[in-house]
Amino acid sequence: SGQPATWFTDGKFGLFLHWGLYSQTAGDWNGHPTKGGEHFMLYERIPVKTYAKIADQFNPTGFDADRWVQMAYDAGMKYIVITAKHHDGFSMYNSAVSDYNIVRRTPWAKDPMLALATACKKYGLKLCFYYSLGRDWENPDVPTNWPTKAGRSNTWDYPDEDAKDLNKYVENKVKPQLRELLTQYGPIGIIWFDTPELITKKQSQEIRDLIHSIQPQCIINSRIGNGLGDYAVVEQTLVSTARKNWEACITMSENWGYNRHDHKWKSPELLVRNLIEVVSKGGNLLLNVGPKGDGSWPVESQENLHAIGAWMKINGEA
Ligand code: FUL
Repeated sequence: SGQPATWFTDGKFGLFLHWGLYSQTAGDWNGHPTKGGEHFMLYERIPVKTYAKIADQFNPTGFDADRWVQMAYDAGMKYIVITAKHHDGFSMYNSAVSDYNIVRRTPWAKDPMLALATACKKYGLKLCFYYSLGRDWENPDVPTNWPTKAGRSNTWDYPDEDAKDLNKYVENKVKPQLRELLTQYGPIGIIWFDTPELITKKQSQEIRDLIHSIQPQCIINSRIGNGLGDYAVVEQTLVSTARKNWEACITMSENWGYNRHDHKWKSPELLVRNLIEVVSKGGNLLLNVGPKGDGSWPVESQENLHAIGAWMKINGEA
C-alpha cells in the first residue's frame, strides 16, 4: 500500500483484455444462448471435463500481438491488462504449474503472453496480468463462499466442502503461478487480482510479499483483498470514494468476454466523455475489449479505439 508508480498515475488510460475459452463459445452453449457471459461455466454447472473440451476448438490463428498492442497504443493507452487466468481456472499462458493451459490443451499450442510482452516493449506499454484469486472452477480446493454470496465456486464437480483446503490452492496454484507470470515475461506493471472471496489477510500479505520479492516495482490492485492493494478499483461505474489512485474498469458493450449476442455498443463519443470524467476525478480508465476465439477483435471495438485515438491526437497529451 504505497504510492503507485508515475507510469500508472500519469498514464490514465489502459486496455483491459478478457480472452479465454469463453471467447470461443461466444455466449452460446449446447446450441442455446447462455447467461453469465464469461461465467457461463458456473451458470450452467458445466463439469471441468466438459468445459475443457472447448480448448480442442481454440485455435486463434488470427492472433497478432503487434496489432493488438498497436491498436491500444494508437488510442493513447499506456498499459494492457490481460486475463492470465479467469474464474474458469484455465491459464492463458504457458504454465508448468497447471497443464490446464493454452499451450498444453489447445491445437494452437502457443503462449500469447510472450508475443504480447515483445509488442508491449516495442510500443512502450506496460504489460499487466489479471488473475482470478478467490475463484477457480478447475481447482478442487477452493471452497464456496456460500452463504455470503450465494455460492460462486465449483460445487458440482467438487461437492465435498469439508475436503476443500483454500491454503492448498494458494500454495499449489496461486503462488507458483504468480512466480511464473513474474519471471517468464519481463517486467509486469500490475498484478490485477479479481474476486478475493475467502482469501485471508495472511494470504493476501504473503502474496503481496511474494510479488515484491520477484518484482519490487509491480503494482497490485485492491482485489488482492484485505485492504492490501496499492489502488482502488471500481467496476462498470465512473464513481469512486477514493480521490486519487483509483481505476474504473468498464466494458464497451455489455460483456467482458466476447459474446455474439451482445449488440449494445457504446459510442466513441460516450467513451471519450467517460475517460474525461474519470481522469478529471483523479482516476484511470481501464477500457475492455473481448477478442474472439479466432484472435480477431470485434470490429466495433476496433472502430471505437480508432475514434478515441483520433480524438487523442487533437486533444490529448502525447
Ligand atoms: C468481475 C469478474 O467477475 C468479471 O468476469 C470481470 O472479470 C470483471 C472485470 O471483474 O469481478
